[in-house]
Amino acid sequence: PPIIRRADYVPPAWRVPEVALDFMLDADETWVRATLSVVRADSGAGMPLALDGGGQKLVSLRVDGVPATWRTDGDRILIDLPGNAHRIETECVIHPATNTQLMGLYASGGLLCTQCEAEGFRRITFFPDRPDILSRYTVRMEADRATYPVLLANGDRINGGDLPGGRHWAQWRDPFPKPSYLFALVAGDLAVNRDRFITRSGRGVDLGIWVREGDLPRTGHAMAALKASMAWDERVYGREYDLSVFNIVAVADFNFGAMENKGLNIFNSRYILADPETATDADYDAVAGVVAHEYFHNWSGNRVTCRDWFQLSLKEGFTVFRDQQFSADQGSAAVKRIEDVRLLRAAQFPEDGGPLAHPVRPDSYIEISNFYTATVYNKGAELIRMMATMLGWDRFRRGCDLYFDRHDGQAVTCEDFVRAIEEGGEADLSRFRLWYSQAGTPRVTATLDHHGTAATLRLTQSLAATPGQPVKQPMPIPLRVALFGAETGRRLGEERLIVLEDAAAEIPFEGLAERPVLSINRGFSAPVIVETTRPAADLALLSAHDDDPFARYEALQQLMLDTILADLQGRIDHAPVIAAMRDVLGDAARDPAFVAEAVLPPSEAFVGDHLPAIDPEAVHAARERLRAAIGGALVDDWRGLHDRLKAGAYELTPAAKGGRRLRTIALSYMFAAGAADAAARAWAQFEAADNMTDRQGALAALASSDAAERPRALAAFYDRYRGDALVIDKWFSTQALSTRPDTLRAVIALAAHPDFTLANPNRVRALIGAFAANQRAFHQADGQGYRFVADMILALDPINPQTAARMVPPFGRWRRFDPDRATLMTAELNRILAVPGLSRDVFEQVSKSLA
Ligand code: HT7
Ligand code: ZN
Repeated sequence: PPIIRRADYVPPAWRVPEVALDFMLDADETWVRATLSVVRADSGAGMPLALDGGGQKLVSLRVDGVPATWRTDGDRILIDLPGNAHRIETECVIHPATNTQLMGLYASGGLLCTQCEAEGFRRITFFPDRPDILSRYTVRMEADRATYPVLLANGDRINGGDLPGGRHWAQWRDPFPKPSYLFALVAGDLAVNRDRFITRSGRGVDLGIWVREGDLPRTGHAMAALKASMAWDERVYGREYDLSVFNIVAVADFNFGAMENKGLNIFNSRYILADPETATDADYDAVAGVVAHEYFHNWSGNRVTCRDWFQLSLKEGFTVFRDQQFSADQGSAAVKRIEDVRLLRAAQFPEDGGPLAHPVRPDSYIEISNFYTATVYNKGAELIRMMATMLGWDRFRRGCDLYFDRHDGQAVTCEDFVRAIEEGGEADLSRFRLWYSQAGTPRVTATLDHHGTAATLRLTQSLAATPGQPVKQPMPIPLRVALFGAETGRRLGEERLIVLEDAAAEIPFEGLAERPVLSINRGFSAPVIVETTRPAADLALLSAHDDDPFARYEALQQLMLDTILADLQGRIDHAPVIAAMRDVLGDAARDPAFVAEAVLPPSEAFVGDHLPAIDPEAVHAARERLRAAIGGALVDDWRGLHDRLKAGAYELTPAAKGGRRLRTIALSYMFAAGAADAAARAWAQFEAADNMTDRQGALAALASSDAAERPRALAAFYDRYRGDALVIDKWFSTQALSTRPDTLRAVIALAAHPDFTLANPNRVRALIGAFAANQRAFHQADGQGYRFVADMILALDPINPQTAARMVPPFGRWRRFDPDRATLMTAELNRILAVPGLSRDVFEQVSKSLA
């Protein structure tokens, strides 16, 4: 398949200022009539009009009302046009019911809905389907009234009515020019939660969250989050909503989390529906975070959009940063930062260190859907955060204002963004641009030499080669640094922001009254790996005394990591961790959410990332030994916490959420300690729970155990929630994440369960995605875990290639494992690659993983 390169970008030859679409909707066969007014661009002299297609049937084509001829070029059609402005009319037929890829117009449950980003619009009608073509859309839909009583599209409803034969129609108009990837329509039998928001300039906006009738009671949290997001964007970024309607629709079958279509966001129902009985606290946070993210796109993505898909992080990195700031403002900023960094390390660092590494602004792709990655999203957000840290909020905000004002209504590049921040924020970001072009996670070494009342901090930076980038240059790395007294634990002087510009630097400190202990990359000010050799006592001191909560968390994580790595080399000493943990638990009553984060040991995957060759069984065993030691030494504390944190009536306050999380962690430490009462406590928690957080927490603890209560709890959970897809997803994923040695066998059986289907991406992610993230089970030494996931990828590829391709990256880490596992993993990749007719999506991920 062809490789698309950023360097090959050429501006469009034709513009399409106006589009009129007319849909005769039906699940089996939908007719689409499109009228495009096209205007030749400056660069379009002698060029044909090129319209992308997606395999649909073209029934007729007229130019200025006259039947016309066209040429084909793969899936595109080319039309030679004599003048500079023409009216193009096409008529196509598409089949939503058999659209299992869930791109373009497809059926989900009884609904018809669209997903156009990145290149789905071309599967609906022939169009120059690229984000730098901005058009005003008018959309008419006609459908059977009983089956599709609700007809929604972007913008405002301007007309509609009944028709003979039980049919009806509606017409919508979006006044804002937009790229085709933001087009949307929904038709179906939906109920609505309506509300209203008054913008700061006094305009009223009608809000609607559309769901299946029975789901209406579960939409309150999403609505509250939407209104909070609208107010937040006005207050923090000065951005106001621009239409008089904002609709959200929840659908059960969706490839991603949600989609920011102008004025008509479409959501995976798991990011809309929440009530205490069926959604965990983490689900509640995810709903608010995704609602905010999609809403914020209205400015960072819709009003100012991307010139081409290489610029994806322009909208995604910035919008993730904005949703992270929003969520931090809603609850504990420290806990939010810890969660964000945990995700970055779990999903993005491995990407940066493997064969699929790519820059935040990629240089080439085969299939753009493969580039909706943690690098583009989460590392992209870290780049924005670093700019904000270096400039300070006020200057950064002036840069954002300039960006929005200068580029409103345009399709632009990451370079345009950086230039606006530079000019508006009065900064020089020349070398910072390297962060957009260089892949890989920088390593920073830091050593602090103490001499008398002075000290010298020596820093170096390096960046390993990544595919296509053998040699790298140093980049500006903003490091928040502070020193603490080794005896008193007091901060010595002010925190400093050190920007490491070169390969190495020496930074002097003076006036130190006692031996200093280094606290570096506080708040995770840069997305780098910091290598220091701080003794356990210094880490314990920071864990107890650092005044930056992230650094406190990080110190204990480092101590636990060092302890596990030493164990893997035959040196077992759990005592310093246990002592530090005892200190941290002293804060449990004051800040249970922070303590819950702090006491969790680093994941098996994260430990593996610090080894030259990973043996997942050994990592699992060493981590379990640490958990058992912490569990056993502090068993009375865990038991006490499990008793004390038993909540009264359910509340969704930060304190109640933190308490629930810490309570279930206490339970899991009791299991790790082999406490005789752990299983009975878990069963009691499971049975008495008045919310999903407590119930699933207990279920997860039991699922990894041999307790007699385990099968009872799994059966009771299934019976209670049978028919509720989002909760049954949890039932699948909880079992797929079990650390029991028989997990693979259980997962193979679950894949044959009547409730398992490859047609629903949430279900696939719940079982197969969760299993592939289970280090011990997926990497089972006989290779059967690899075989199972590879079989699933092959079965899914013809149905939904995007979702299939998302299951390939765990195989790409084969170089990190022992030679036997590496051979087994590459054998599966080769087996997949040998299958004829592979999608571009899977082909790209598999072939790059082998390279
Ligand atoms: N901008 C949205 C991306 C998206 C997507 C991409 C590929 C395939 C299907 C998709 N659905 C949504 C989501 C977002 O970042 O807000
Ligand atoms: Zn987004």
